Amino acid sequence: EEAALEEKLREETIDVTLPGRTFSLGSPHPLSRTIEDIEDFFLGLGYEIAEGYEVETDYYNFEALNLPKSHPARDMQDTFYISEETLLRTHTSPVQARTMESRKGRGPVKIICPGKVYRRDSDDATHSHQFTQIEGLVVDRNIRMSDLKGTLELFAKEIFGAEREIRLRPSYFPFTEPSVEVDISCFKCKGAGCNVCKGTGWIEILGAGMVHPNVLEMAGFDPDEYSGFAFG
Ligand code: 2NM
Repeated sequence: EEAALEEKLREETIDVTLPGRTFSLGSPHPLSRTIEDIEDFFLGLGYEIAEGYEVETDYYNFEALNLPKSHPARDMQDTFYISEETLLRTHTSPVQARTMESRKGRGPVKIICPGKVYRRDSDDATHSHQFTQIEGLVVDRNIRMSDLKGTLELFAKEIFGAEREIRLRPSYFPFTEPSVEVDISCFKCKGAGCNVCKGTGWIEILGAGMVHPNVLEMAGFDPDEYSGFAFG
């Protein structure tokens, strides 16, 4: 019996100095990484992260954002409607409308809203019916266009490189007035013109503006006391 045990122990000897089996850990998805980088930047500026619903009501997705009934974005052609009153959100702005409303007219509001949004589109290499948007909103007393500009310049340098510059072009959105489109200097050619920036030296990264008084008012903020900026 003893001999058999000795034999068994000898056979089952394991070399504990052998290296373990390696396995691949994988890595975060590029979208998750981008969202986290942008969240970290705004958390550092004291913003909160707000989340809402992907299935929204017509009121919060359109009406509360000053999108008139005649606006082309409300067309059946562009929006996935579930019923007359419910739809898949076309932007994350309804989260901001809901957050403002929940603050009962008292500032400050400083939020960013990352999330999935949906628009009817024929999917191809450069279009998708579902994409990710990040919107930001600041509402307080004495918020000015220069606050928006300074915030976006810091953002561009943090996310796209310290040597980036920004450029604001006048634009139109129903929920902001005035509205701008924001470009960054091209990170590939540094502004000289290349295939990435289509020869212009600039790349459009977002839209922004001062929150329309109608939007503030519908969300319960007195537009004579409060102002705000938003971007997406
Ligand atoms: C954009 C461009 C400009 C925006 C406005 C608002 C709200 F709810 F405060 F009115 N949220 N996001 C906004 C403004 C979004 O996306 C291109």
